[in-house]
Amino acid sequence: MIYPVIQKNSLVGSLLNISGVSFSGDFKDTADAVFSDYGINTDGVYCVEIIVSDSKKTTYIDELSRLSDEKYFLTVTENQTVIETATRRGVFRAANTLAKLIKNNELKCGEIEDYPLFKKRGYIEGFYGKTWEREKRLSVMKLMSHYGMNTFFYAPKDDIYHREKWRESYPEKELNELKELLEEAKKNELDFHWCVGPGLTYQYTSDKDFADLINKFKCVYSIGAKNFGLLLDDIPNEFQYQDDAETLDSIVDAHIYLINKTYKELKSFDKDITLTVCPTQYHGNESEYYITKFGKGIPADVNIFWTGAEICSRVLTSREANDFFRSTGHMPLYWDNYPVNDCEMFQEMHLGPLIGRDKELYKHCEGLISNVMEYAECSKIPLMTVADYLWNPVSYNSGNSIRNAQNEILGDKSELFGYIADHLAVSCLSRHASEYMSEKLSFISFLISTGRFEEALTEFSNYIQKNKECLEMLRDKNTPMFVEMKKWVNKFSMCCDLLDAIRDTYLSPTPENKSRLEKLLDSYNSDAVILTGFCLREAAEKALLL
Ligand code: LTM
Repeated sequence: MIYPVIQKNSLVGSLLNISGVSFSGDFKDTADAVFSDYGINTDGVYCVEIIVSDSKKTTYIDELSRLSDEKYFLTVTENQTVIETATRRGVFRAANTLAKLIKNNELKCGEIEDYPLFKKRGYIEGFYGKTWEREKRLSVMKLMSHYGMNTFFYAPKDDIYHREKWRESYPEKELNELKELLEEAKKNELDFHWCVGPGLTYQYTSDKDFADLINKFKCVYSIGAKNFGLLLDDIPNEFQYQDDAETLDSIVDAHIYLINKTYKELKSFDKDITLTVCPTQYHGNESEYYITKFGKGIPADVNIFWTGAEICSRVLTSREANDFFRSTGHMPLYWDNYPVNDCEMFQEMHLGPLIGRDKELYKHCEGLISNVMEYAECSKIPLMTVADYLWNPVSYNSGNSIRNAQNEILGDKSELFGYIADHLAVSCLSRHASEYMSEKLSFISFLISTGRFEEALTEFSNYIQKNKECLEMLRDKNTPMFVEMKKWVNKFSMCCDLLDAIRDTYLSPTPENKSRLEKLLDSYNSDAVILTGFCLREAAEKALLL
């Protein structure tokens, strides 16, 4: 099985031995570059012919009743493979799939027809906190493009030129960094959207502020950006300037005025420019006054970000998406606040899979853009599940998807990693975690209650041992993801000590053991970092009652 799950796959025939391929036809350079990412030789003898044609077969998706430039066909026979698609992006997707299919030099014969169901599939650097470093940015981009995402939004709250200093053009160094990012996005077939958030200090009636805003867009346009975002989230929802209050009826009128003027100006210097906006009311009830008026007041081709019923929504439903469309005249572009863990979530680490999004949501929205964590390496795991869901929500299985993500990122470390990952799935999506530990502790309790002490001790000791091996592995400073997890690794270490003390107290409920356990429990509970809660405390309390 490869991920994201292919839509129609009949690869069942004989197995071919492939040590390398040789591409011919349109966009051969793109296919070569993809294979080089996967370390597969492109000077091989097995031929892959690429045919690019803009036919109904290569572009039309029945389920969506619309065209897609990402649909592709793969026909694998003993003599050759043929890729049929309509665009470079289609070749990119097909080559990714073919590279994943060639496992251990083996490839099965048969046919594939594949296409994504969500239109816009991507992620946004839209969190509060330390912005990602260059290498991490590039590495996440590459990975997400391998997983079929097609959109990246640049909107880090802590890039001072994004919010505080929105009036100032980027200095040369920062502009060059942005340019590199934009070019990398292009190479990886991700649409790059640059966003600005002027609302903290913007005066809606000021010609000077409007000119500064347009200049800022022009500054980023000069390096090749054509997709822009105007973000009005997390700003005062009352006027800050006397002139605004006297001239404009309400905040929503001010926002409509600003967006329409900006849209007109941007389109006047390049009609290919696109605009996405984030309203100040970006979550809640779809039919509230602000969002209804906002949607109806701006051009139909401006995308509107929406986070769902909550800022961090547990579920996103087709019904809510439909209501949003009915009220605003726009299908929502979801700004999905998962796996982000900023602000009041800063003690949580979100490593669980994406869950709670309707399978048919793709029919009712423009797409879904996932807001990431300050921790780029850690974000990769949940983001891969987001990418799987967005490509093929109908076949999406969160358990399989997260296991694949862990294996892909951690390789042979993934099994041990499971001992900490078991805990780190508490988020807005689910308050349940530590399922494996809960099961283990319940089983051990059961063994004790039925008098099978030896067995219980062996079970418990083995479990503790595995946790300690996991802890040892997590202390490796050469694995960037483990370095990012330092806070949670420390808490996990406390958890391991606590498990030890619980076992010792069960075995020998002496006052010394009890007092050590109580102390460890206190320090575990007083550390604000969130690892896990209830089942550990319950086990400790049982031991203390002995
Ligand atoms: O969600 C939106 C539209 N804006 C901000 C984000 O920048 C922030 O990362 C998330 C999560 O705290 N919440 C917001 O309100």
